[in-house]
Amino acid sequence: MTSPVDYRLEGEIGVISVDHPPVNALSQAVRQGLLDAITAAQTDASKALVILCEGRTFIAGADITEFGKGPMTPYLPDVLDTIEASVKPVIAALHGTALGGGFETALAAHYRCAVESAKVGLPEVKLGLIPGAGGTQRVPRLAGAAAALDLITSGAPIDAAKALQLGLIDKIVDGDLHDAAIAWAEELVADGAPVRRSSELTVPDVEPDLFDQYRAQLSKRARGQIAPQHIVTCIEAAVNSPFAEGRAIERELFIECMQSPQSIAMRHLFFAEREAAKVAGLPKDTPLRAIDSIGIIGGGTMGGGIAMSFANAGIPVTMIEISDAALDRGLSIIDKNYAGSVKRGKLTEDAAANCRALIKGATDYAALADVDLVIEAVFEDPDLKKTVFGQLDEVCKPGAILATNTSYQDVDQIALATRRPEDVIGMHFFSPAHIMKLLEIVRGEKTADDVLATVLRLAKKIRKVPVVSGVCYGFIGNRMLRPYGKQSQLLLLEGATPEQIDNAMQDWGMAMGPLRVFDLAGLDVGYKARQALSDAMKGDPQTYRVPDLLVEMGRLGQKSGAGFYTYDDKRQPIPDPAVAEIIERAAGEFGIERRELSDEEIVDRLISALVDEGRKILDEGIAQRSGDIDVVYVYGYGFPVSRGGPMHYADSSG
Ligand code: T1G
Repeated sequence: MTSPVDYRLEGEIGVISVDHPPVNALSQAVRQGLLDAITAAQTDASKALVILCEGRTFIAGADITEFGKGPMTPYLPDVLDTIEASVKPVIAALHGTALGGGFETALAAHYRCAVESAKVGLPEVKLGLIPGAGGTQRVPRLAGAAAALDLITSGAPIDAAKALQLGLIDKIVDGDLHDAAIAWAEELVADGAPVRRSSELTVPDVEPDLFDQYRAQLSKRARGQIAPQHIVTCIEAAVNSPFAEGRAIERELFIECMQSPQSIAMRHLFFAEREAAKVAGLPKDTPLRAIDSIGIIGGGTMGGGIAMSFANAGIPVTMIEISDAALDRGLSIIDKNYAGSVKRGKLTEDAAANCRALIKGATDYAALADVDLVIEAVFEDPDLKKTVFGQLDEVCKPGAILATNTSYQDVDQIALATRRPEDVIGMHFFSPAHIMKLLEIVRGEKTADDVLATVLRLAKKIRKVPVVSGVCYGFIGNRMLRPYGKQSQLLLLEGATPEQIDNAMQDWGMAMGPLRVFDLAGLDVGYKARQALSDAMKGDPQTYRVPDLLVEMGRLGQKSGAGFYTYDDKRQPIPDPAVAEIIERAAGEFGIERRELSDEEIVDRLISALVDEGRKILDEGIAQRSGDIDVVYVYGYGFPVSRGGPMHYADSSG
């Protein structure tokens, strides 16, 4: 089998070229090829060496598919030591995303150049890992400890300009990277440029309490995660110890992380997210419909957030409301959101203005005659939705995709309100829609393959994480939320308090406990939905007695300043004795003997409720695979990434 690494002389420059699609990951063959090339180059006629990659990107990291398959030599740190020990100058030429072991390869070179669009980063922490090939030792030596802490504990990539400013790369080149890198290498040779080994540098002095401050920050920002804390330890070692010692500490902690349940869970999610975008039986080359403009029906919180998601991806939006006043309200929500993004530094003024300019308003459906896709985001009233779809069927051009943002309703029934059910699909966004990454794509019985394929591709374009669901009440996430919510109500009646339940789940890793979630969403939402259900559909009255009493008292949750908790002006939840009394009274109505409950029982019963429903969803074929359910719950419902999702957690903890 030919090596994915080619080595040849171009004049007096040895060119090492990696060609290992899709992202030039450092598989065993790539590592062996790099080692063989750099070894051969030490004794040939080359005066300097260039390492570059074919395809879309410089090496994007270690080959994650090899993880867990046991050690395979040559080990990356040894390959990188050989590169750095080269007696001839080695130049790394970067494009695309030089990440993880890829960037560590570049750091082991003596010089680094990049095209302006290149990004570099060490995202290992997002996989529950730490850089394992010298990254925690070389970055502080080149850019200082503080920059190293930010770069490596965030895992976020930085652009070439920032990397240049930090001293992580030496030059931004124009034009063809291959030619520019060779030309620069020839210049370096002509100037007699020496080999420059970052491992021989020392880290500039740091503030004495820098590391302890950082550890304190991380214990909040990355609650319960071990990799971020280990990164701090490694960078501290880079400051206080010689390279070899620091590297040994890095290696030891890397192996610990690699074997940790947290990293196994986060690597599971990395692949689960990518698998979720693949649909069994849907050919990869399914033709896609062009989506150059969209319409949105409804300018409420959801409609506005959805409009921003598309405008932020450069797609023009026409938002329809029923009156000028409603439209102005909707557009002002969008203006406020953009102003907030600018204030938080997420967007520059210009970028926000350009996105905002792509959103137009109208009160007449005729404005949607030429759009390629319409997303309905009106109230959760099935009849209203059917009326809207009947109108869209009349107005929209043939081939336009008609999507509903419904959280629960039957997409097949909505599709029957049109003469084009094959063009109808569900696109369930999560509030706030311009921030939450999850997009549940609901495939109706008659949804055409090209409609599904088009929306899947569109999800990636608007930077959402898509998961395909079949049609059922609540699809995947909201369907699982129901037994979870019911169980929380039973726990309350049996003796737990709202704060005990929420604190137990938050300590376990959930972003927010169930009762706070229901207060945030609004207790009236569930109350209204229940009014449309038969007693049989409502289920055990014990599971909704307390929220019904709260709503009937006007305690709708955060929106009314009180629900399961009362809320101060900063929307902080405050336990309310009046609620405890309501719970005790309700328990008495059902003759329930209240008792002490442990946090373990609370967590076990709530997580089991999620997992049991997830298993039914799988058995019914509503979700394609258990990883899809994990992606839904991590990206849409605040399930801790370090536990891999409810189904992975259940499987891995037996
Ligand atoms: N290993 C193996 N396969 C990978 C891969 C990797 N590192 N990265 C991506 N792929 C596959 C992916 O599964 C998909 O496959 C295809 O490439 C396109 O990916 C020693 C130990 C590079 C920014 O964490 O962030 O180095 O589904 O759909 O949206 O210290 O992939 O097509 O069959 O994501 O354009 C560190 C992970 C590893 C980078 C491209 N590196 N990758 O995004 O495409 S640990 C990472 C990404 C490490 C060292 C440590 C992204 C991307 P398929 P994609 P994309």
